[in-house]
Amino acid sequence: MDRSENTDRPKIEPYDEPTGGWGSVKSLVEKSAQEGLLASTVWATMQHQNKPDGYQCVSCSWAKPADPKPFEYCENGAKATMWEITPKRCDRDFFAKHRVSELLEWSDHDLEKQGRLTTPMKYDGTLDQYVPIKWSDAFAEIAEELNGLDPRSVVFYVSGRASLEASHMWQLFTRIYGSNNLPDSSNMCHESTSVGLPESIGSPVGTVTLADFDTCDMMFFFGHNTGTNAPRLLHWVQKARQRGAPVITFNPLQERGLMRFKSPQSPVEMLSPGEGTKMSSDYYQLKGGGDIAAMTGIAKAVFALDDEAKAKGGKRVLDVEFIEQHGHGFEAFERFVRDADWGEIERCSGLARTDLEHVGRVYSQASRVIGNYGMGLTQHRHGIENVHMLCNLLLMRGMMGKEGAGISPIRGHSNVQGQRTVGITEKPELIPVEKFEEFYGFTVPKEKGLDTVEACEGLLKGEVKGFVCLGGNFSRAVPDTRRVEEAWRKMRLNVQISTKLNRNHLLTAEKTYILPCLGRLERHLENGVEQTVSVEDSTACIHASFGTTEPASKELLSEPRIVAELAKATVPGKSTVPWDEWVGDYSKVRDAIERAYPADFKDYNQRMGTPGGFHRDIGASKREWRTETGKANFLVPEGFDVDPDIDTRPSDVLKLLTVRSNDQFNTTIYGYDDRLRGVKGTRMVILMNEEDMKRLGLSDQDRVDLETYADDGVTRRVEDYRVHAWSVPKGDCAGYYPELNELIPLWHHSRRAHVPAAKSVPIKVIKRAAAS
Ligand SMILES: Nc1nc2c(c(=O)[nH]1)N[C@H]1C(S)=C(S)[C@@H](COP(=O)(O)OP(=O)(O)OC[C@H]3O[C@@H](n4cnc5c(=O)[nH]c(N)nc54)[C@H](O)[C@@H]3O)O[C@H]1N2
Ligand SMILES: Nc1nc2c(c(=O)[nH]1)N[C@H]1C(S)=C(S)[C@@H](COP(=O)(O)OP(=O)(O)OC[C@H]3O[C@@H](n4cnc5c(=O)[nH]c(N)nc54)[C@H](O)[C@@H]3O)O[C@H]1N2
Ligand SMILES: [Mo]
Repeated sequence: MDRSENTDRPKIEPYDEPTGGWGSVKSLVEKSAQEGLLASTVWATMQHQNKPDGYQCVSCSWAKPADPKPFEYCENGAKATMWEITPKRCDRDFFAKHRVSELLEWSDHDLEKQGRLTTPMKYDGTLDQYVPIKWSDAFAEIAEELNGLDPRSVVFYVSGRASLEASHMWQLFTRIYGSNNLPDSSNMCHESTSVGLPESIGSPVGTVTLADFDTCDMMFFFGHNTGTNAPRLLHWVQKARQRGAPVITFNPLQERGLMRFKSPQSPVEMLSPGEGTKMSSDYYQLKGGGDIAAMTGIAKAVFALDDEAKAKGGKRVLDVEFIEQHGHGFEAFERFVRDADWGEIERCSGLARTDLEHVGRVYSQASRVIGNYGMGLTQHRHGIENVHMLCNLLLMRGMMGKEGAGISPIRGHSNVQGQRTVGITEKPELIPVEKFEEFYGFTVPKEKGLDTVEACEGLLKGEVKGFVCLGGNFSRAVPDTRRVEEAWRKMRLNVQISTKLNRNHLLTAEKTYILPCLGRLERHLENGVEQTVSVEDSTACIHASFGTTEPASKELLSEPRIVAELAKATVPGKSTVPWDEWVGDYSKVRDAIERAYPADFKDYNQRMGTPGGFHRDIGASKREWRTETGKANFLVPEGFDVDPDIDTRPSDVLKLLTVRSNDQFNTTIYGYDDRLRGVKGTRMVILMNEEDMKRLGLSDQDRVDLETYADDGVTRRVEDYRVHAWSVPKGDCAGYYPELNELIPLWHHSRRAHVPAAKSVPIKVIKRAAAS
C-alpha cells in the first residue's frame, strides 16, 4: 500500500495557536478548493447544517441545540460535508481504467479522493476489474448467494452513519434472513459504555443533555480529543469556563482543543489578539491506562475531605443521602479506595498525589458536575472498568440524575447511538423479540450473533463466508489488518453499500458487489415524495434530517430502498414487513419503530422536528435505576492495571496509543496534516517521550520499524516510520489509526465488551539500518 505521506520532508513543529480561530477558517478554504467546490455551493449547503429544518451533520454525533447559531458547524463537520457534496465522481469510467490489483497499491486518501460512487458494480475476476451491473441483477444475484449460505456464516455490519429508519429495516432484514450477526462500529468504540453503563446506572447511554452543559459548575474530560472529534462541544466548554466553572482534563497527550480555543463564531474573539480561552483549568498528562488509578486518587482525596468535614461537624462532601437512597455496593467501593496505596496510585497514573488531592478539592467544592469521556477510557482491556470507575466517582457525590450533572460518553459516528436504540445489536436480549415476532410473523433467531471481534475470529477460522456492509470500512477499522485482509479474500460474498471507494471494496471475495447509495445530505425522493430521515445524538435526542442537495448520480438509491430491495429478493414471503410501503413513506418506518419502542419514541413523527430534538426515556436521568439491584451500583475494579494480561515490563516495550488526526474521519483520510498537533505532510510518525528515545538510542527523525510485543507466534510489523520527540509520558508513544491497526492483536480487547484495546498496544521501536 502506498505511504500515508505527501512530501518527502514532512514537517513537525509545535502548534501553539488556539483551536478554532483563523487556522480553522484557512483549513476550510483550502479543503473546498481541493474538492473543486464553489464557495457559494459550500456556503448555501452549510447554512442548513445542524438546523432543525436542515440536515444533521454526518461527522460526529455531538448534540444539536434548539437555538442554533447562524453557522452551527465546526471545521471538521464542514470537511465531512464537503467530502460528501464533492463534484468528483468515482464512476464507471474510473473503474474501466483501473484494475483492482493496481488500486490496492493506492493509499486510503487517494481511494476516497476519487469522489462519490455513482453506479452499482460487480467484480469481474477475469478482468480484475469492477464492471457495472443493473440494480435488479445485483439484488437477484446477492439474494441467490445469501440463500446459498448458512445465515450464521454471514455478517451484516453497520457503520454508525445510517439513519434510524435504514438501521431498523436492516436489523429486521438480517433477523428474517436468520442471523443476529449485527456488529456495528460501536463494537470498536463505545461498547465498553454499552456494557458498563447499564451495570452501573441501568442506562446504556449518557444521562446529560445540553441544558445540563449550560448549568454545570464543573466538568471532567477523560480521554477525549474534543478539538478534533467533537469540536462544537468546545462552545459549551468555553461558556462553562467563562462562568468560572473548572474543567479538569486527563489525557496522556496535550490536545490543543482542551487547552486553548477561539470561537470562529465570534468576530470579536477572532479579531482580538491573544490566545483565546484557556479551556482546561487543570490539564493532567496521566500515563496511558492510568485512569482507574487517577480516579481512585481523586476519590481518596474526597474521602479524606469528607472525614475532615465530618470531624468538624461541617457539610459533608459525600452525598450521604444519595448514597443511602440510591446507591448499592458503596461500602466495598469505599474499602477499595481507602485501602489503595498512594505510592501505587502515583506509579500507575503517573500523577502526583498533590495534584490528585487538588482535583479532589476542586471536585468537592462543585455541586453540578459532568463527567465526559471518549476512546481514552473505552479502548482498553479494562474499558468497562474505566466506565464503572467514572460512574463511582460521580455517584459518590450524587452527580447523577440532577440538573447540571451526569455522565457524558461522547459518541462517535453521527447515528451510532441511535442504531443500537432501534435494534442493531448482536445480542437478541436487547431487542423486543416478541414484538417483532408478533408484528411481522417471523421467528427471531435466539442465538447470540457475532460482534466485530467475533466476526474477525470467524473470518480467520474460515467460518464467516459472507459480509454485507451498510457503510464503513470494516477491514481497515479492525485490528490485525494483514491477517483479516487475507482471510477476507477467501470469503464467498462481499457486498458494500457505500458512498466512497475504500480499501474494503478492493478485498474481493468470490463474488463482490459495490452498491452506491445516497448520502444523508441528498434529497431522498421515493414515490415522487421527498423523504426525511432521523438520527439520535450523543445526548439521546432524536432529530429529523432533511436532505437538500441533488443526488451525486441518478443511479443512486437510498439506504432504505437498498435494504428493502435486498430483503424482497432474499426473504420474500418470510415476513409481513411491508417493505414497499415503508420505503414509499419513511414515516411508516417511524410508526413501526414507535410501536416497537413506545417509551423512547412516543409521538415520533410529530416530535422529530422539535428544535434540539426530543429526549429519549433515560431512567438514570430521573434517578430511576434500571439495574438488577434497582439502585445505582458502585462497582469495584480488580486493580489499577488496564492491561493485566500484557507484559510491558521489558524496558524496550512501549505502550502505543492510536489516535485520529485533525484531518481524518476514521478511515477517511482528508489529508496528511494534523494541524492541531503541528504534524504536517505525513501520518507515518511515532511520537515518543524524549527520555525513552535517548534510552533506546533514537534521535529525532530516525527511521524505525514498529513491532508488536506479543507472545502468540504472529509477527506484526509496520515499516519505515519516523520518530519524533513529543510531550507524552515515559513509556507511552502515539501514532495514527488506521495505518497502525496492523500492530493490534485481535485478542487484545476489552474483556467483556470486546472493544479492541487500541489505546494500549505493547510495541517495540526498532531503528532501521541507515540507507546506503
Ligand atoms: N474529525 C473527526 N471527528 C470524529 C472522528 C474522526 O475520525 N474525525 N471519529 C468519530 C468517532 S467514530 C469517534 S469514536 C470519536 C472519537 O473521539 P475520541 O474519543 O476523541 O477518539 P481518539 O481520537 O481515539 O482520541 C482519544 C483521546 O484519548 C487520549 N487517550 C489515549 N489513551 C488514553 C488513556 O489511557 N487515558 C486517557 N485519559 N486518555 C487517553 C488520546 O490522547 C486522545 O486524545 O470521534 C468522532 N468524531
Ligand atoms: N487503532 C484504532 N482502530 C480503531 C479506532 C481507533 O481509535 N484506533 N477507532 C474505532 C472506531 S471508534 C470506529 S467507529 C471504527 C470506524 O469504522 P467504520 O465506521 O467502519 O469506518 P469509517 O471510516 O467511518 O467508514 C468510512 C466509509 O463509510 C462509507 N460511508 C460514508 N458515508 C456513508 C453513508 O452515508 N452511507 C453508507 N452506506 N456508507 C457511507 C464510505 O464508503 C467510507 O469509505 O474504527 C475503529 N478502529
Ligand atoms: Mo467510533
